[in-house]
Amino acid sequence: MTYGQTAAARLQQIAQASASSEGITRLPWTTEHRVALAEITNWMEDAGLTVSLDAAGTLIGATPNPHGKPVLLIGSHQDSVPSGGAFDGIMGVALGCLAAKVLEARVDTLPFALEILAFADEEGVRFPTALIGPRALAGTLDPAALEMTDRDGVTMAEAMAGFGVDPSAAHALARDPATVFGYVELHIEQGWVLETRDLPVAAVSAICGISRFEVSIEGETGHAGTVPMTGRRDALVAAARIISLVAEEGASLGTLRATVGQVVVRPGAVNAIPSDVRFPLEIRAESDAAREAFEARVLSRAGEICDKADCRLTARRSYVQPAAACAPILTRAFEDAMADCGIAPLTIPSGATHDASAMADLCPIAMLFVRCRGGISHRPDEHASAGDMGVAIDVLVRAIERLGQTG
Ligand code: HGY
Ligand code: MN
Ligand code: MN
Repeated sequence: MTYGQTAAARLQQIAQASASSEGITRLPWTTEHRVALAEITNWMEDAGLTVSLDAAGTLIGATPNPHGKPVLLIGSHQDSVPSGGAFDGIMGVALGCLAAKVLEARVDTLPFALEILAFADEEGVRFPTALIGPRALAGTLDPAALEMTDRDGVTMAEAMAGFGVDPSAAHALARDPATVFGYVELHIEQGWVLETRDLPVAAVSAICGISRFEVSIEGETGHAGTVPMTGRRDALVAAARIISLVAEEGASLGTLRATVGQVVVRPGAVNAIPSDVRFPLEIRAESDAAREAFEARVLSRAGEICDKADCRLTARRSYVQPAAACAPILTRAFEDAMADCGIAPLTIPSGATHDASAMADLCPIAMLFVRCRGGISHRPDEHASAGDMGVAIDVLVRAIERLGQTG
């Protein structure tokens, strides 16, 4: 079997570690996560790595490092969105393990050691925050995150303790930047560029920044049949105008993305005027300045809409993640390695965020995208081919060897 075929077989196998039969549902610190760790442990041991689980639930496969060389970290996340795909996140762990296997016999000739990381939680689906593992390593973990609760009222700390790790030790995981050479992440593109350009892989220039707001609009309910249309304080009409504004303004700004993914309406009766509407507003952009300017503009216009509708608007920023530029030295190694493999080097921005976004607070980062069939992701039919995964492993190995020469 080629390394690409091995990756495909392993990803098919680990796809069984799921709480759903339709697509992959593997949330952090769950039974499914535990089953997945057993599979990943096999991948790491097959590559001659020493396996450990850290206090944040990150599984770590390390090459021997008796002389305390700096470490090149390679990783991605094990978790998925509900009914998601079999490649998002976990493919980066599988390809990293196979690259370590290719290099096993000569890793001690490199000027750095390797560690493959399988982070517990990147999607932020179970808890209203994300990136716990990379933030613990970067020393940027907010302790308040451990007290956040999932829909069953379980705190993150309880979930971690139940999983067998010690949340109170997560803050002590922070790495000394001097001990880290860099962090690289292989990830399915989750877009169309590579398929359109008929390329198997591309490097990444920067990862977009994100801000999320919890928006609530308070109006006044009343009987749908007796309250005249004029003078209503209909919170859902105001919300609809704001959501349309977000879409129209967002569309006018190129690579900026603005999304309202949920709406909760109360009282929620067919014959009652909505008095209370809540929705999350998410804004993403390569430039933090552009994202912040858009936030200010849209929230100001939303205030005007609510004033006109005699409704009360509150908007609380619940999450922010700055844009992260990839390090030129690491990215250049990927570009040169692509050329070594006879591939025209391409470097593109990432509209999705990744564990690398948080690792950028610790060390230089770089990413390698793998072609994504139809640009489909966060869906059961997400797919990357064995051939392209084989190329990605080859490019990663050559990039590591190139960094070894210049490191
Ligand atoms: O939201 C994202 O971009 C990532 O898939 N968590
Ligand atoms: Mn991902
Ligand atoms: Mn994802």
